Amino acid sequence: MTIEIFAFSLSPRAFKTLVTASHLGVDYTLRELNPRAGDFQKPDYAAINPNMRMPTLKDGDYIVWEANAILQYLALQKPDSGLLPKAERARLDVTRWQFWDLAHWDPVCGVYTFENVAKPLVMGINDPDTAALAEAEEKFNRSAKVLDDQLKGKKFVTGDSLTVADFSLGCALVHAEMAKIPLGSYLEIKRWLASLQALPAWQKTLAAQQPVVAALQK
Ligand SMILES: N[C@@H](CCC(=O)N[C@@H](CS)C(=O)NCC(=O)O)C(=O)O
Repeated sequence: MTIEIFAFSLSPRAFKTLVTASHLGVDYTLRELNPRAGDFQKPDYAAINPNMRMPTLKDGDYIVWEANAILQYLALQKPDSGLLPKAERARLDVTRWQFWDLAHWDPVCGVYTFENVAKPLVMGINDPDTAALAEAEEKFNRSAKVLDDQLKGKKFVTGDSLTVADFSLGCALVHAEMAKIPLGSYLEIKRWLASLQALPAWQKTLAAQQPVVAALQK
């Protein structure tokens, strides 16, 4: 049985699961959810994810929600990939950055993506909340400095090997330009993001989003 991923593929949280599966070569079936059709609230979806949020992974009768946990589950399917190191401390370091993502990076990048991408594209609202964006700025700069400093002298977040921490953190920036995420002076983040964007899995997953974007723009 193939793994099913329930997701609105345009979302950065969906993107991180899809790009990781693609990079690992894990077979999956995408079950595309449409937020405009209220798919998150439908009873059959709420039965597998009581949060009524996405993404959700279903592997037979095993269900995982929370995107960063899904990334770990996917990496466990290919234990020799290195995306989730086997050594305890190295693995904890990767998990730590995934926790940091959930606590700090994803929420603040999410403000820009919500205001400048989701609102106009999904909700048809062309009027970003300037107060929310102004409030995000201080939090963004505080976190971006931490990440930028961490990346100095390393190819990836935890060292010179790509891990799920890179996909967790990097995918929050998948729409960086459209979302107007102020990456300006964070040169290490820009260099690292370019290396993720160059991955064939990133390009493939981005291309697969285009029909979803086109449908929203109709
Ligand atoms: N921490 C969760 C966040 C999930 C989440 O908030 N997903 C959003 C979309 S990006 C959602 O499903 N929102 C629907 C809603 O709030 O009704 C994760 O990373 O999986």
